[in-house]
Amino acid sequence: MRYSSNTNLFYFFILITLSIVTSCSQRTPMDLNKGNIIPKPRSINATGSSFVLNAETQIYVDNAETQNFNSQYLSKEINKLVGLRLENISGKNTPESGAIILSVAVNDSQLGDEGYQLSITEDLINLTANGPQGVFRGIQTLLQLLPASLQEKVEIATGTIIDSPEYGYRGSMLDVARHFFDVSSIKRYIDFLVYYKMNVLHLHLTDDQGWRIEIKSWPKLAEYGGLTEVGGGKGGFISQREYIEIVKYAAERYILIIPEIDMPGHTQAALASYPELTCEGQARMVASIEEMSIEFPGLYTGTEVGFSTLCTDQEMTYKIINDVIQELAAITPGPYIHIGGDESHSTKKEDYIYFMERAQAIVTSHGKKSLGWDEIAQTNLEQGTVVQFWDSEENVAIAVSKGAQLLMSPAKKAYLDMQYDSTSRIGLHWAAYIEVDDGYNWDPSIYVPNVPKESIFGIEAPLWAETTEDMDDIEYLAFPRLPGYAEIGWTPLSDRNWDDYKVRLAAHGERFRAMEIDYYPSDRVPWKTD
Ligand code: TNX
Repeated sequence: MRYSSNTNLFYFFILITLSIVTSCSQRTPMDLNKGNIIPKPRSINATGSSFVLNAETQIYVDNAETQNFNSQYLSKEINKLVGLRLENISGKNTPESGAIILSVAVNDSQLGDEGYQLSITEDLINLTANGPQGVFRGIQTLLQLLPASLQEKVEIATGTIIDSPEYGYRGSMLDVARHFFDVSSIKRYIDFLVYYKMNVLHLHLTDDQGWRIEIKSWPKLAEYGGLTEVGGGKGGFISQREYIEIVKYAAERYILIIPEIDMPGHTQAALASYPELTCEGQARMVASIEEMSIEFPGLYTGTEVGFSTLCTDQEMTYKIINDVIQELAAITPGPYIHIGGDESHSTKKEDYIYFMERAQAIVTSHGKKSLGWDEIAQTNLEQGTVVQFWDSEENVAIAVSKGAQLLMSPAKKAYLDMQYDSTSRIGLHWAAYIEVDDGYNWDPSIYVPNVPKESIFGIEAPLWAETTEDMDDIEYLAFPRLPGYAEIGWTPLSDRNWDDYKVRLAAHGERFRAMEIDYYPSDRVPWKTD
């Protein structure tokens, strides 16, 4: 009995060892061209075999200091996707097989800051870039090549991808003013941008319905101005400590945070908090009265625009704005502060121009550059002010004539808060209904005629939050359109077409489900049902 059970055990181990050995050496033929990568890379050269990822695969970095985050990030994301726990290593001896190598050793001007080269053989994955930012973008490609969920055997198609972006600014805006979204929601939104290689998050921090950023010298702005939101629900604000945490979270992932203080219109929450900002000494209630908060005098819970304005001809206004910008500039490492400037319908034109010129000068005095909605083109632009096109082609022409750079956010194409069609459960439609293909089929360089390509700063897809009450609502509007804006910003127009894109997008449905993203299952996309 004893002898025979040992023999059985012996054969059992032989069998197990053999099956491990054969399963490791077996390479499933795979086609890297079918990797469904979004945004589409500049070049893919497929070699038809596969790399097997298993618990022994190590993640090696050649520079432990600059690449520690990349390395840890990659192992965490691999773990989330397929459950493997890979070891992170660094040192002089580059592994020769069975590893993922993240290297910043190349010096290739073609790749720029964000480009990368990903070479996958049967034995090794080699991801190289000029710096850690390029490696981080390349990691997103590698992650997309993995299965979206737990698998018995994890294989990656072999070949080489060489990639770099068309535009240096590829962003989205999140409105945390109309409805308040807290740090964890903002971080989740940052993760979405990261997966699709976007690099800017513009935070719309103030509006009529709420002031969402702590200002220490004028505490009531957030403490009072942040009390409520559209519909009268509980508002909230981000403390400076939390803001710094968001900036750090974003920076580690090579995402730039651009904060916006919208003015001189869209300021009811500020006016209600500090009557010093009004000309009359108290916030006017000119929006429909039934939408003014009963609980909190002066605060507005409706969705009309254009009724509020800062008092532009008193110094007190500029003192407060200066303090606000100074505090914000001190905690914003990026070069831009957005000063809004849209829809100031209650500000006289000459007052608007005077105000926006002084606001730009204040931003400059704190070492930053201004971004403004396209109306700002009507003012004397400071050197470096970027004009964000959303509505008026006339303002675009003026901006171009003044030599300004243009950030392209045409409401008819790029507004993530527009409904997909008339049946969409949330969203607005004042600009257009934007189905997934409509959102994809345009290009920043030709959307407005007679704009030279050199004037295009990049692309941004704003998500206004009048109708979004929670993260599910945000996800429903952002997905599946957001990856399309990411591709418009990354992939040259000549390499893009909807019929090719929609197949890749369909394959991402599985990822959306794995990430519990509440996406809109548009019938224009050939989703695969599993
Ligand atoms: C216009 S776009 C606005 C926002 C609204 C948005 C809703 C822009 C600069 N102003 O105040 O939230 O439409 O789609």
